[in-house]
Amino acid sequence: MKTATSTALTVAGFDPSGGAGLQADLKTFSAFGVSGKSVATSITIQNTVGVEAVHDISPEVVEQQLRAILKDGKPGAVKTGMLGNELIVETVVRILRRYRVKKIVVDPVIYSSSGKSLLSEPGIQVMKKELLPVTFLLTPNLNETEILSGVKIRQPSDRIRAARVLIKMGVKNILIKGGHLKGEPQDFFFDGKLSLCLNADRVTGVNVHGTGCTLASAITAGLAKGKGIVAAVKEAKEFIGLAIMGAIKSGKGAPQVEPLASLYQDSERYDMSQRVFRAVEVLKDHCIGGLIPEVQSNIGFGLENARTVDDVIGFPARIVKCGKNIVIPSPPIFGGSRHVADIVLTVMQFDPSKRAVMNIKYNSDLIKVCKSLKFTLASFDRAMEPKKIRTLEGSSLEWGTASSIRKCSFVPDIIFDKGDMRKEEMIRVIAEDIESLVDKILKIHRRYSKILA
Ligand code: PXL
Repeated sequence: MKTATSTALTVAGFDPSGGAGLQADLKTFSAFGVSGKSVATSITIQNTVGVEAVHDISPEVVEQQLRAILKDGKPGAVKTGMLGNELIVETVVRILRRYRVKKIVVDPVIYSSSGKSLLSEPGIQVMKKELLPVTFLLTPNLNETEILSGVKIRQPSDRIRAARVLIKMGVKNILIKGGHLKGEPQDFFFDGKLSLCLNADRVTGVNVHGTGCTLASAITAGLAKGKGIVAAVKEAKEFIGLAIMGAIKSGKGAPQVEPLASLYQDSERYDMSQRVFRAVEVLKDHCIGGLIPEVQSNIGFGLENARTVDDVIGFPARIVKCGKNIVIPSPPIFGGSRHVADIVLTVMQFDPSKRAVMNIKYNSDLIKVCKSLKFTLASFDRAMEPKKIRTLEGSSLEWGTASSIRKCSFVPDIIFDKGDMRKEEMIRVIAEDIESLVDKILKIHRRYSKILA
């Protein structure tokens, strides 16, 4: 048995599709290692397409749930989401006050992403009058900011005016979310003195369900663990990026944010390193030393959503020729092969299903072997590389890979080049995953050995 080191409570709506509300909040708490409690305010009838109806729970039942949880122990922090109507807002404020809860994160949910009202008009008024004065952090989107502050947000500079109004209404800290702005999303933080603009890359072009709930609960989890407000916000923003990138489409409508994406990714990384280990054992057994070039070989295998070199596993000390054999001086790690990783990342931009690459020696016999195996081939000429790109360390292989793929309009099995001054000629074998890469390498090896024999 373990005793929880930190606990958090979410007071929010129930979303049967699991993408938002209580379920998203609980998953998020778990992802942070925070023990989660939940109080339901409303049963929404919805699927991934949209909200069909809402049935608010009676304020008495909300009160009973809250009291049962709070008399059992005070959570490290509380998050409120969909509250439904003025009676529930009033009840929640009264009980949180009675139990002297201070770390209250309020996600002022007013409309669903599909446009359904999730808080009554009088509920908005009670939220302004009673909930905002006990709010430690308010996390409105632009529309909610306008409704609660009465300030129209036409340009970024309007946000500080709105934030000042909300601070006057009693909110201690505010994070205005900019996700619905065109261009790069920028969130705006204000604590009454300090203001911060927090940038993030737009991760996807599509609308992902549940991001507001997940961001607010991620901040709540950080606060429950004793983090400062700015640290909790920054960490939550990183977290939401991964959760959006790992979004899952499970129905006919919008994809849903996946708060457990970071845990799934950890297990994907572990699984991939096991597979790469096994793969090189196979290559070792087949004595493929004859395929290794002067600069040695490397393998790159990217995560499903690989974006940076650190998302690609490879061998930091390469795969080294030792006569007919190969040796692996050090085990594979993520971020372990910059050059091959550049090729993997470029290939994945054209075809995300092709995630594995190995470079091998170039000679005309090996090209013949690849052709006889009916592999598709494309090549680039280093002499054609624009000067500007050549001076940028690391971008040559991206250019070579991309220009080869553009020439044949699909990702081929083989991309080769005949080298240049101080650049060894090279063949890169491309495959969907590490197992099919090994398959291709062994086919080449067998046929090449026959030619040499
Ligand atoms: O994303 C706002 C939101 C919050 N809580 C619940 C919801 C929604 C949106 O649909 O259903 C329960």
